Order: sequence, then C-alpha cells, then structure tokens
Amino acid sequence: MTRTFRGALAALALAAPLLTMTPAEAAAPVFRSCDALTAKWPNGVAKGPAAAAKAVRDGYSRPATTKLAVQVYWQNDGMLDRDKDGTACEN
Ligand SMILES: [Ca+2]
Repeated sequence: MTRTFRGALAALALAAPLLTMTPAEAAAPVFRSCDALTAKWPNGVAKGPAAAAKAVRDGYSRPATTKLAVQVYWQNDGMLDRDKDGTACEN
C-alpha cells in the first residue's frame, strides 16, 4: 500500500511540470529588462484586456494583449511587473 502510494507520488511529481506548462507558454520569450521587452512591445504587455484598460485609466499607453503578448506577460511577470498591476513595462 505505502509502496504504491510512493509510486503514485513519484509519477505525479514527474507529470506536474507537463500539466502546468503548455508548449505555447514554453515558447514565450523571457526578457531580462523592460528595455528589451519594449523594443518589441513599446507600450508593454498586459495579462488581459481588463489589465490593459486599467493601464490606460492610470495614464499609460495601451499595452499589447495579443495571445503572444499575454504569454510574454505571464512568462515575465515576476521580473517585469514589479507593481503587480497586470501590465509589464507599462509606459
Ligand atoms: Ca506594472
């Protein structure tokens, strides 16, 4: 019983990264700085339309919300969305 449980846990641990990362997310580029990100998306990237609207209300230019831009947001949010308002590299 215990042995089976450990085996199940090990299998789950191996499968977990596959469940949380889709190939599309894995392909979203990582940017080391906002200078690098805004070279491609001058107004930054938002996690979705609501976050983009908030950025505009806050006085920024509208950030990108294309599918790739949203993936880039989630790929880089820890580093580049320091105020955690849903837009990385707003300006
Ligand atoms: Ca932000």
